[in-house]
Amino acid sequence: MENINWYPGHMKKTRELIKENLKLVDVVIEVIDARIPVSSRNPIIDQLIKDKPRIIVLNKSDLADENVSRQWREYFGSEGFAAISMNCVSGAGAKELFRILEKMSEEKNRGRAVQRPFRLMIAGVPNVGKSSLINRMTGKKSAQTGDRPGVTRGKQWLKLKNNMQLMDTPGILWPKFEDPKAGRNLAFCGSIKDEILDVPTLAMELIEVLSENYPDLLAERYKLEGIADTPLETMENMAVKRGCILPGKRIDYERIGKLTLDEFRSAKIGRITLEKPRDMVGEKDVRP
Ligand SMILES: Nc1nc2c(ncn2[C@@H]2O[C@H](COP(=O)(O)OP(=O)(O)O)[C@@H](O)[C@H]2O)c(=O)[nH]1
Ligand SMILES: [Mg+2]
Repeated sequence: MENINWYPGHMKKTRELIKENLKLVDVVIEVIDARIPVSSRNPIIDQLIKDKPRIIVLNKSDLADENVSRQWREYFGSEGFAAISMNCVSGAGAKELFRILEKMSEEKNRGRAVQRPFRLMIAGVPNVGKSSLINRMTGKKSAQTGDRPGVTRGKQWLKLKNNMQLMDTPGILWPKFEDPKAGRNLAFCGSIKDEILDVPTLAMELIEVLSENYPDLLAERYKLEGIADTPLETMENMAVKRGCILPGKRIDYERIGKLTLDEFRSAKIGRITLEKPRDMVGEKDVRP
């Protein structure tokens, strides 16, 4: 996981670097987490990228709710972006990504005697899968994972097929850490280190969200008779079913908490998306 302590100087530098790098590329591939398409976006991404052509990759779509992912692709499409679902671990979606890129590249070079390279950069907040996508696109195992925000090391271009070139280091953007809801969603998805979080409380909050939006999946996974009146009770019922019990028949909140988060993150509870396109309503108004 990329661990960056963002401070105002970093953010300013990142903004400047992204702007510099944008001049060098034809298209930006914005990577977001398909489970949390609102929370996993940089708060000023639209300001940063402005009118540069952009493709939105809903990554980790293997963990997300397919129906909601479709709604998201439609939503982003209606906003004028090409949006595709990807799984950078299996490679699903890579073909479609290349198909779109090749089409854009052809359009750019149409009528040119000398074909110019079509240049791309990948951008996104930490942990969405930027490095995995670079590896996928180049077919190599280990992309350098930049540990500094928005940094490119001397602009190396990775050669792709059909005269396309990829900036070797992704633009690492800061997350929406000022929005508590986004922070919580990023934590659910494992994009904030658990050491700095209260695991049982976070898990209980997740159980509350799942009880509302995916009650059947939750009940099925933990063999619950139903969803209890409070998330705490549901969590306790889950603990009993899973044997997360301490001496004296006390609930082991730490253990059921960790287990719940682990099983959510690995989609063992099911393919779940925490944000729907309707959550975008008002997003534009809160942009700084
Ligand atoms: N399940 C799943 N995991 C992924 C996918 N893409 C990346 N990951 C995992 O997400 C974590 C972060 O990926 P990484 O490429 O380092 O993200 P970066 O911080 O944006 O460069 C790693 O553990 C990856 O294996 C995906 O499509 N599906
Ligand atoms: Mg990385």
